[in-house]
Amino acid sequence: MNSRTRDALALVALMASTALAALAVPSLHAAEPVPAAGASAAADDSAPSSASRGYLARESVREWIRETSAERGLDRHRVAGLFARLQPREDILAKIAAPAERTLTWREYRPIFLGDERAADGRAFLIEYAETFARATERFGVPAETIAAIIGVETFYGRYRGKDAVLESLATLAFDYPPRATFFASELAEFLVLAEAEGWNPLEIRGSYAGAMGLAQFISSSYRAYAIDFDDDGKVDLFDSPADAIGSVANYLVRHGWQRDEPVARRWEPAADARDAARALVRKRLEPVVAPETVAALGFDGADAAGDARLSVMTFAGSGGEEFWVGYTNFYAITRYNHSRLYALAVHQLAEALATES
Ligand SMILES: [Ca+2]
Repeated sequence: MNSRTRDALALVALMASTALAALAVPSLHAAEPVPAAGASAAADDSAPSSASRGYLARESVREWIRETSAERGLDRHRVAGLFARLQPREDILAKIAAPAERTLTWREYRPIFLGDERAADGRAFLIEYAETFARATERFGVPAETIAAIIGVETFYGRYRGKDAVLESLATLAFDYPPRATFFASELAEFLVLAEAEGWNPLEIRGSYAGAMGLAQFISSSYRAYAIDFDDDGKVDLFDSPADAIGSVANYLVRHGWQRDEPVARRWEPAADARDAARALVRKRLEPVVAPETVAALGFDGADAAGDARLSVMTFAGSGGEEFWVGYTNFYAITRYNHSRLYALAVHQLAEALATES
């Protein structure tokens, strides 16, 4: 679709909702004025069927707006006015279909996040915000390097925060991606509530294709539940306050089970005659379910560090062949941030690299 066609469709979609749009103020700040109803109508007389592409032409979307606005205390006319200005995004649907975590092996995934530049920038990030990291570690018990590694993997310490319009991405995924429609519809509602509470113009907020925002890439429900004001300026700002991002990452991990001074994961090299038995302990689910005694009996010497907690036995296709790893409770806590073992292992190894002199 060329941009002219897209613009025409957008306007037709807007006009299809004239009754709602004319009533609506698009956002709290109204940074962009709503075009007057009927503007440029002549240009669109030729393409009335395209109106079906607009969200407000769909009864299911209108019903969602009515119900969600009522449940969440939002002004439904204002919400409808926002939707009149959105378009389903084919590129977002293409991205969600093939996330790196599901298509790459460890051998392919690891170099993306463990290059020299990301480690060097991470050490500089730790130095620049040393006082903040020290406070976060003291209060939450999460090592500075782990917090920095998450921000490093998520956004290269804030360099890449995502350029997709969050509202449009979430609407696309909520209404045009059936496999996770329930989840994204929930995040869409959370985003509208968050934007209202924070005084954002929902149309201006940018993030990842899945609606993750700021240095720490919090989705809307996490932003509302776990983001904190850690520079004490009275605002929670994960977009422009590295201190708030650092404190929020630590808070998130603790709220998801992080244990102070406990290990994250250890490489394991089972003896040749124990490898099949070790492999048989690998589970698809991320939650640790293996008793420490079980891996101790197979020769793993880090089982004592688990205490009463369960462990995960994991295998990865590394550059040197199959790698065995044992994950502890803290490894699982990292997977609460992003539900992927590749992700958690990258965070763990980047954190170790940051803890080592270059
Ligand atoms: Ca703040």
